[in-house]
Amino acid sequence: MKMSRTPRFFNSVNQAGGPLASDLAANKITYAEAAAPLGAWRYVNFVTNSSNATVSGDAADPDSDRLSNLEEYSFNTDPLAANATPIVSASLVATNGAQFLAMTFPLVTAASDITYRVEASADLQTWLPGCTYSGTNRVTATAHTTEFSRTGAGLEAIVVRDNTAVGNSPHRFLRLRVTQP
Ligand SMILES: [Ca+2]
Ligand SMILES: [Ca+2]
Repeated sequence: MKMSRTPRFFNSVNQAGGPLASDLAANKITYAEAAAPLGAWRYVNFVTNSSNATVSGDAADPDSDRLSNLEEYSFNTDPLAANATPIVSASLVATNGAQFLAMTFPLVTAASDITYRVEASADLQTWLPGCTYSGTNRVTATAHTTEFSRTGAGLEAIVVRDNTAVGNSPHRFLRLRVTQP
């Protein structure tokens, strides 16, 4: 058995119940030679197709659930099984007597090679920079959004709210983008 140089990485990336759990149980940790977390994730999930960009590339969507592989990696979902429920959800949260649009999304703590980027808009044309998360570099408050809550460890649930109260603008929109790095 060929030992990995970076076995810790699998422990850090794997989430309980996530797509990597079965691979760990099957001792596929021998494959952990990828240079980055995303590379290791790609190999574990796609094995023989891991260098076939039409299947395992960041923008590919082999399970046709409208989540790109990069998004599946970012949200700890299975890139080969369609996800039925929305991974990112919207809600209203109350602060200081006002209501704000909020977004909840999953964040993989160990996915330090990507950036989760919240953006806010009043018209779907101009998008303004909100909270960003990239490894330990976290910007949890900007002029446009504020982190409202954060729960969980390893796989976190992040709630970011708009800074403009819903009553102060006819329309408000939030979106999340994930990019590499
Ligand atoms: Ca997909
Ligand atoms: Ca999926």
